[in-house]
Amino acid sequence: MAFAKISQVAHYVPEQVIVNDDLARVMDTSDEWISSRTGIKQRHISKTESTSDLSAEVARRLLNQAGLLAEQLDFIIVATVTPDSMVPSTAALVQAKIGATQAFAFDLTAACSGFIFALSTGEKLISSGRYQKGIVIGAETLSKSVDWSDRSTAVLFGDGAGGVLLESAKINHFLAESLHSDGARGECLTYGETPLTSPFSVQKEASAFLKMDGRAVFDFAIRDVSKSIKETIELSPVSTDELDYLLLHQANDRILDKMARKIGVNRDKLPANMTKYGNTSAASIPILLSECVEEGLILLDGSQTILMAGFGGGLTWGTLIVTL
Ligand code: 4VN
Repeated sequence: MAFAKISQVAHYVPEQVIVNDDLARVMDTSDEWISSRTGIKQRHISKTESTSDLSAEVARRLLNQAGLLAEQLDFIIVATVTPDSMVPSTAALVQAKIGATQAFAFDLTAACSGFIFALSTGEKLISSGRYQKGIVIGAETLSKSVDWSDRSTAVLFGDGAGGVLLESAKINHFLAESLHSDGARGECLTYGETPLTSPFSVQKEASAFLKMDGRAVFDFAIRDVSKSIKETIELSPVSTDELDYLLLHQANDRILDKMARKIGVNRDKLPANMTKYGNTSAASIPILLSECVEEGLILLDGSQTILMAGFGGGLTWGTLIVTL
């Protein structure tokens, strides 16, 4: 039997910090409104770097930490809804930037669940026995996707990237997973519609920007996602009390308060960093994981049990429980 484990974690965000008061100068909003309703105080916004630039830096950090050469990688998966281009994929651009000549590379699109879906996919590639080493990254430059004249969404999002190195292992580290989609509720959160444009097609307008029915997504997170997280814990060999930390998608601190109560865990077990980064969609969970390791909350010594859960556009939601 082949197994996979997360052996390294890293993150990288663009340097420029935009605080809530900076937003209040360009739109009708306030630090008080944003921070009291979302917990967000600032976000990083790229001046020049693209999603593949942020991702390539994460990949370099992972390889450096592991003492590996780029040529030793078998695959690169980038979860993103803000790719540099559809073709080449962001993952292919990363492959070129770091020189991972032996790796196959592809993007995975599952919005805020993208990193969880990609990590599950990477784990399957390695546990098949066919591949030994791969990088899974969540990366976004959402600053290019939001409507800067819509204060209800522009204040929520930020840019950044995080990722993990997956390697083959002798024992199992992935204890449970559940992945879900409900395309019938996809209208709650939309971005990047591509219209038919040929002279032989019926022309139709398409919105360039991210649109969100905040109330509907909020209710989905608290009701459906909390329930799914509880079910995944029940399916796993561990109890809720045995989980060291639950790393949830960093969309909104108030939502995490409510989810902790629904799941039946102390809020102290849900670390949060949306205060510093806003909502970075597919990047939020790996950035949080990497910061938890930097801060010494997560030790990466095989002694802890960590739950990770993403949820958002699609709709999509997914939970993984891993030994770290
Ligand atoms: C998951 C969630 C959200 C999200 C939904 C609603 C929301 C974030 C609505 C009420 C508003 C404050 C902001 Cl739960 C977004 C995604 C997409 O990544 C995923 N904020 N809010 C208010 O008026 O209080």
